[in-house]
Amino acid sequence: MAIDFAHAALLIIDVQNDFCPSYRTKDGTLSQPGALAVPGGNEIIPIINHLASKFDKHHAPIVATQDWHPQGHCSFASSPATAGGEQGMWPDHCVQGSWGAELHSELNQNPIRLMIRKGFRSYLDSYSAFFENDHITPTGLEGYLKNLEITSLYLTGLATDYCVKYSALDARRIGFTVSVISEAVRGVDYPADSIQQAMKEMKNAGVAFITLNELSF
Ligand code: VGL
Ligand code: ZN
Repeated sequence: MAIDFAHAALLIIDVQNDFCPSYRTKDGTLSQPGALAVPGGNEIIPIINHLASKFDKHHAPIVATQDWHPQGHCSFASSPATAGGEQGMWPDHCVQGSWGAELHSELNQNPIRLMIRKGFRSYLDSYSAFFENDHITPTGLEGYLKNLEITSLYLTGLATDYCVKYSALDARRIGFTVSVISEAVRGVDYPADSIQQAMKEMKNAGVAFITLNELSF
């Protein structure tokens, strides 16, 4: 399958230290694991770097997202329940300004053209690159991509069953063709079976799953 680079963009979802089983701190020390480590999260990084070099060569936009929570964010289990009665289910992660919130040091950031930060409102979580979890508040990414006449999105990153899934479903809803690159995503798989469930939901919504060897550059 050939990519139509004139109308394609690569999305790199949340490849941040806190979502990886190991990462290097500023002074080069190896730390493990991140606060919300996704099994195999590190393994996708060389694949994403490879894909990004191809998109970059063709001047196709590369967008990365960054989960970016204030301390005490509503998605943290450590925070009191919100007014709506919802209790966060995640360990504290990707706190604004923390090392855990930085993109992983092995991810080549040079080809990234746009960074979208999300989840910065204390009372509202945001899994998707396009809308916060109220499904109404936009991040602005839709306008950016449509302004560049992008119609096809190639998704990579973490986590398959949360931020990748919500991004893929929103992207379909607003009219993009969406392909998830199978080797370039990993999931939390919590609760049990949530990766399988997420893949089913995405496929039902018209999201394609493609492997690297199906792509020709
Ligand atoms: C994510 C859980 C909480 C993700 C972000 O990037 O998939 N998951 N925040
Ligand atoms: Zn989060």
